[in-house]
This record gives sequence, structure tokens and C-alpha cells, in this order.
Amino acid sequence: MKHFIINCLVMVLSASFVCAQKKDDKKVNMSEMWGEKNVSVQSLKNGKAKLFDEGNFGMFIHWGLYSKLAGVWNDKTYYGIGEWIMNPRVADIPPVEYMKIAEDYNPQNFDAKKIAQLAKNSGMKYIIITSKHHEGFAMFDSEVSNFNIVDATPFARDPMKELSAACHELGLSFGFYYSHNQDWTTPGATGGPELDEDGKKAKFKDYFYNKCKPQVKEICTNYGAIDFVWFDTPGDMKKEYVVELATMVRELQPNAMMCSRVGHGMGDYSSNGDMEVPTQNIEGLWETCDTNNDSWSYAWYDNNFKSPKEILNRLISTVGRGGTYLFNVGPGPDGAIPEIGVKFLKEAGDWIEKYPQVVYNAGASPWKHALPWGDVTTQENSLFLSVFDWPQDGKLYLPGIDAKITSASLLSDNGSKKISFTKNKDWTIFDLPFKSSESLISVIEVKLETKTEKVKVDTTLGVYPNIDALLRVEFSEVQNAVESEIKWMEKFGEWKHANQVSEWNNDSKVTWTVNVQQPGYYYLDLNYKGNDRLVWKTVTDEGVRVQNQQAATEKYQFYNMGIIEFKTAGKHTISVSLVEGDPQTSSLKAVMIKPIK
Ligand code: FHN
Repeated sequence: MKHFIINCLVMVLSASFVCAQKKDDKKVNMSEMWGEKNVSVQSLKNGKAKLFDEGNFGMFIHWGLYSKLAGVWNDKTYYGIGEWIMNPRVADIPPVEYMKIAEDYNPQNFDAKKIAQLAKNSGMKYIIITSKHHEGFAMFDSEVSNFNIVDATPFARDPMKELSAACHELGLSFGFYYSHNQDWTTPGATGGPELDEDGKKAKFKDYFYNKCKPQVKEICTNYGAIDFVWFDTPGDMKKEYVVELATMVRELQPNAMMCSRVGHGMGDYSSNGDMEVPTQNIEGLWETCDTNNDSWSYAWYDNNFKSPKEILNRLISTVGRGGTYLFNVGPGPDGAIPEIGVKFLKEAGDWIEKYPQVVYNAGASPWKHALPWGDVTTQENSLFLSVFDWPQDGKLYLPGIDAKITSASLLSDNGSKKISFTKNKDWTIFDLPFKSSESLISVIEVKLETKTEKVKVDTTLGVYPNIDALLRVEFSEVQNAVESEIKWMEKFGEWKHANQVSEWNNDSKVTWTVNVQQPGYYYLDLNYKGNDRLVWKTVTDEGVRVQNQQAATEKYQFYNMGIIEFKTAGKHTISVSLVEGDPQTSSLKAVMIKPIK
């Protein structure tokens, strides 16, 4: 496995978060936001992690006072993740003013049973909800601080009691998010006021012992058995506090799982970066948390909801990489989940109900990465091919498997239909109907003679005769240039993730080995960024050269380079190098090889 350098150009926002203004770009330690990734918990898989490991799909809910603001303060809309609105980097709302929002917060349409039922109908196995986010407002009845939904609002109900009961009634598991380090309205906490009520300098210790620890004790005591305590943004919180908190959680709720964001390697499983579906398989127990639109909490303008197909695509891809998918919804100011989000989730849930074997207790793909037409998950002797892009020519190409296939069937709710297939060297070619029977994602079950975990697959990226093949740099060998993992925000808090190769010199090159199904001509596109105009050269092991100049911008884009030829089928290398242009500002993200129609 390659060693990636985390190169993150972001701006530090309090001790543990970041903002997208370039002038303050600065390197930050991502483990301060999302925790260390060195959690090794194989032994938990049969114990308390069973639900997490096998369920593979859960609901995340971001709900707090910020949901009432919906992205607006003093008649101005602030774009980006809504739950950050009070932060100085967003609307900079003074804590005293922010706390007043509670006075008329009355989310009358909150209906715990409806939300739990939605999670269940959507195929999710558990719910994790914000009991207290960075704003410091407890969405539960707290003896520790009056700044809570029961004491400080006319709503005066404990929605966490209602939701935990509703989940348990429906057989769903339940857990709490708790922001343990950041609390922007409590003196001494990270991001909180520096002075206490008496004008004295407040310490983290005061916040920790007077609010954080006792509140975590409350959520671990007053809601029956809970299955998760999801701490977030540990920042530079001292190890002694993290250990004390995690130890208390383990004593009070021995079955509750903590993610790596508790900090200092104390978690039971790794939490990926926000909104990050990884491109390569990851071992161990891990999760990707993602949101149904661009923000975690409700924002009035944010109706960029992921379609049912995209939800399923991201879920299946996460499971295919070996992980679990935690999918967020944000109730609106009235406490209800926006209608479009509900509709799309239910449609995704209907699909999962038809094809549960693709998701639940499913194993990772032996290819270790997505395939151009979809992705693969596994159970026992079966490979489940989830086809996101149905081939127009009736052929589905699967590279690199030499295990004996005993049958292949196209699944549907009317039963399965056997399909024929042929072998061509190390490719298997399935004959499919021209029209898919399924409007979202069709599933082909390929039964093998052996168990899928024993099957050897050649994971070399394929070049396909009927679909574009994307070759990302993380699947290449890089010589004399720097490969790094990059993360950036589009809107504030809306994270994107990729790998790039930069710092080019005269000897630099990026080389992919590919498995070409059919010889012939293909279009070659490069995905890069840089300044002005760049000249790139692509050379194959057969001596075919494509060299061309195209424009460059500071954002990654695909550019056509011309036509590349593979003279023979089988394994080949293609190498890309920068010939002209500024080597310092030029970066390459991927190559696309497209059949010519
Ligand atoms: O700062 C939070 C953010 O508001 C949100 O809660 C996400 C969810 O994973 N966690 C933090 C940033 O990573």
C-alpha cells in the first residue's frame, strides 16, 4: 500500500476546524478533526461491533438551534454547513445573542416515530443524533446546564427520549453525537468565551468537569442502552481528558461504539474524512459519514439532495471498499426532515429491500476499487455486481478473475434470470438484455465454485471496449514527483477528496499498468490543473505517443489530449509526463481512456 502524504491546504478555524479563505491557508493535522486512523479492532467484529460491521448503513442527524436559523442571520444567508453559523468565520454571532434563539425555538413537527420509521424504511440499522453540537446547546434534558431544549425553549420536551424510545420500539440501534472539545457558548471550552461569568479566565478543565463529562454521563445514563457515542473534532484536547471520558463511556455503556474522532486512538473504529467515499479498499472497521445534500444541518437554500441512485451508489461503494455508510439528514426549523430528502431516502430503501444481500453483512470487493460500470460486494460464494451504468451494447466486462463461475443471474423482484457469459483470456463477458429491468441499479449475482474471500483477482485497472475507464493517480507508480492526498472545501465545510501528483521535474512520470480488453484506438483525456497552457506527453509500452498542449486553470478539469492506440490486447503500461509548463503549479489527478463510438 502506498504511503500518502496528507497535504491539506485549509485554514485553521478554532483549534480544530477549517475555512476556505485562501489568504489564511495553512497546513493542519487532519487527525485533530477526524481522529487517528490506526484503530485495529478486528476482535470487536464478533462482539459489540457486530451491528456496525454487518449493518453497513446508519442514519446521522444534525439537529440543533442552528436548524432554526436555517443558514440565515440578520436577514443574510451564509452558505456552507449550517451548524457552523454562529462561528466567527461564518456569521460571528456573539454567544449571548445566539443563546437567545432558544427562547422561541419550538420545533412542533418533530416526530420521533416518523423519523425512526424513515430510517427503518430506508434500510438503515441505527440512528446517531447530535445531542450537543459545537454550539453547546443540549438537545436533551440536562441537569448540568439550562441551555437545553427542555429548560430553555417553549418546546420543553426531551426529543432524545422520544427518539431513543422510537428506535428501540422498531428494533433500530441508537446513539449520540457529542461535541466534546468544541463548545462555543461555554467558557473554557475550545472555541468558547475566554472569560467566565465572573470575568475570570476560564480553563478547559472547568468546561470539562462542569459540563462535558457530566453531560456525557447524562447521555450514557438516561436513555437506556445506547450503541454509539460519536465524539467529534478532538482538536488538541489533552490525552488525559479523552482517556477519562472514553473510560467513563466504556464503564457506563460497555456496548457503545466510539469512533476515532474521540481522539488519541481511543476509538473502536476509524471515521473517514467527512463526505469521503474512499477509492481503494481499507482494512478494519471504519465508516464514512456523508450528508444528503451539502450541509449537515438544515439550510433553507440547500436542496442539492443526492438522488436515490447516488445514495445507493455511495452506499454500495463504501461497502465495496470494506466500510459502513452513515448518511445524514437535517431536520428543518419545525423539526421535520425535508420532503425531498425523505422521498429519495425511501426510494433508496425500497431498492435495498429488494437486494438486501448486496448491503447487509456484505464483504468488500476483491477488485479493491470500483469498476467503470459499478461496484462489487460479496457474500459466501457470490459476487454481487451492482451495475450503475447499464451497457448499451448488451455486454458487461469483468476483468481479472479466473475462479470457476457456476452461474450468473440478473436479479429482480420477480425472481432471478440466468444470463450467459463467455471467457476471453482473463476477462469474463456477460450477455445482458439491452434494456435494464431495474430503473435504479441492476444486480447480477455471479456464483463461484469457491468462497469469494479465497478468490484471487487481478486488480489491474481495465481498459474497456464499451465504457470510459478512469485511471486515478493513486493507482499509479509515481517517479520523481510527489503524490499526495488532498482535501478541500467547495462551500464552507463541504469537503472534497482526491489524490494528485505535483512537483514535476524533467524525469518525472506517472505510470499505470492497464489490462486492455480490445486493441484499437481510444480517446485520451487528462484531468489536471495548472497555469496558462501545459504540454503533456503520454507514452505506452508499445511506443505509441500522444503529446499535446491544452489550457490549464486552477481547478481540476478534463482536457482532450488526442487518440491513443493499443496495438494488442492484454497488459500494457501508459506513462504521463509534463513536457512544458510550470512544474510547480501543475498537478495531475487522473487519466481517462474512452472507447471511440
Ligand atoms: O465540525 C463538524 C461538522 O459540523 C459536522 O458535525 C461534521 C460531521 O462529521 N463533523 C465536524 C467536522 O468534521
